[in-house]
Amino acid sequence: MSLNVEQISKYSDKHPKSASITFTYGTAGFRTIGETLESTVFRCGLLAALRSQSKQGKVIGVMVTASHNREEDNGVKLVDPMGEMLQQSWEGYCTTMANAATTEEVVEVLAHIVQEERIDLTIKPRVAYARDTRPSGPLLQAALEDGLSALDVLASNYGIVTTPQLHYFVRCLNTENSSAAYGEPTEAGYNAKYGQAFLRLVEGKQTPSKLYIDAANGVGAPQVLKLADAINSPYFDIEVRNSDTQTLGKLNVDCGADHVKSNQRPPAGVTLVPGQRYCSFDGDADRILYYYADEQGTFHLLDGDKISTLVATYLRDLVSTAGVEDLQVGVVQTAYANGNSTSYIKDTLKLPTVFAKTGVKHLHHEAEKMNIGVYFEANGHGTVLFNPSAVAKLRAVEPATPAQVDAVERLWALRDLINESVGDAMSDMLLVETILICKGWTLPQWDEAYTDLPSRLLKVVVTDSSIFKTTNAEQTLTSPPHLQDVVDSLVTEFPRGRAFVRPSGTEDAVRVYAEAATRRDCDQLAYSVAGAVFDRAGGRGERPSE
Ligand code: G16
Repeated sequence: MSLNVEQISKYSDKHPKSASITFTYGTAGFRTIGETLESTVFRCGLLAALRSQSKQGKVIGVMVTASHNREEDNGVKLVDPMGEMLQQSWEGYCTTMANAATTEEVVEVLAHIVQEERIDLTIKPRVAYARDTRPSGPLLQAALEDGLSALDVLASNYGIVTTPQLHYFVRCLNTENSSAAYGEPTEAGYNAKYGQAFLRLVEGKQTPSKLYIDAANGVGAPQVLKLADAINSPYFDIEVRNSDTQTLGKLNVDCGADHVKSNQRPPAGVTLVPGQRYCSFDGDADRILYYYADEQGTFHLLDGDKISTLVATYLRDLVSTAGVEDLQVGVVQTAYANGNSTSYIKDTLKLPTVFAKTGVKHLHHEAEKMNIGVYFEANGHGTVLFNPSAVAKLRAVEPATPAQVDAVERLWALRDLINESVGDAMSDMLLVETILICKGWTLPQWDEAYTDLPSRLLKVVVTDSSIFKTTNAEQTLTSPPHLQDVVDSLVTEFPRGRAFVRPSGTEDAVRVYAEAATRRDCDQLAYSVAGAVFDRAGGRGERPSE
């Protein structure tokens, strides 16, 4: 069987590529101004089909979202059969395909992939897709559907759901009726699985106070309300703020996890009251952060590092109580991890920690190498993985005391509570809630474990961010020449100073991260580095200043 060139061409001609844009598969797929992505999303449909055939007809996911980006942006990413991010060796195909100039070239790229991957075209391809609430979503969904039709894909439309829900559906579809069955591939199945695991874990404990959720005016708002309906228990008493998915221009504006983390202040629409509990999702609900105000009204952020240390501590203690031998809990972080969180993990928790490049796809693979791998980016994106050896060790354990029985049961229930396919704000929220309820902790008590070093994350817009190249888990610049020397010399001026510069893989900008012993030093360092980037590497617009 060969490619149906006539059919592919008919559809491809409807979605020509603009000659002036070069697309790149970045940190989380393609992301740019939504309306320019039609050809790319169409072609992702074609690629998803081939990817499915290369996996003997397993379901591949396609998510149309730009997550934390501004509303005008959109994006698309492919999801592999176990719900994980697309295998990195295929990202090159995606980029080549997205940049094919003509329909003839599109067909050539397809033929090349078929040959390279020895794809059996007689296999029926299957794809599950969904989108978030962005206004360009319907246009891009239609382009995707054309791509799927061009290759006669058996396609399932999951509508408007969170990104992690789509990852979950893909995993469920590919494990149905197997010993690794993950759950029912529906919204109701998702809510039942995570909701029931949560209730199993908290039953009999004291109920917590209300949790105020900033949903970034994104898809997390309707979805978390459905989750709350399914749980229907005082253990999950929530109030959702920033839940307007209908009014144009509100998504992620002055709210959401990215805004809260970058600005280190509460979102619009939320007035912090000391003693109350708050969290923020991002636009497609794959990140979560918690925060509170102390008695003086000062804002305190419990970011991805705090979540990761809370979860790792809880798992470490359960593993120890359960008496499972050689079951190691480890933590994966990125360069954005607060220096004090890393010291706490190493020196106080005595757990192994490794660094990965930014992007959950990189952290996920490092976590897979650990028995129980806890991975979180400081921005609140992460999850926990139990590798096959951890599962085997848990199965083999023969608990002798009631405490051991309880700990083993809890570990299994936690595994059911965690969306292992990808970082998931709703599943992570239930995980945090579980731990806090079980420990009877308030947010300030959770926060006591260690004190963050003051940190600052800035964005610099430059003429060409592709000139920025890094090494050393993205902590050292190799290009533009000599810029790293400037950063190094600035860092030496500040006690406990650390700073790095890397190009964003989701936005057209360069990110600058800095931390130092005091807030003043940290801000001076961050703005000096950002200023150097702006002056020496083609800054555009306003020069960053305090
Ligand atoms: C995506 C990725 C995250 C990454 C973030 C920022 O998040 O999934 O792993 O940390 O982009 O990446 P960058 O610094 O390269 O722009 P999201 O929530 O936007 O999908």
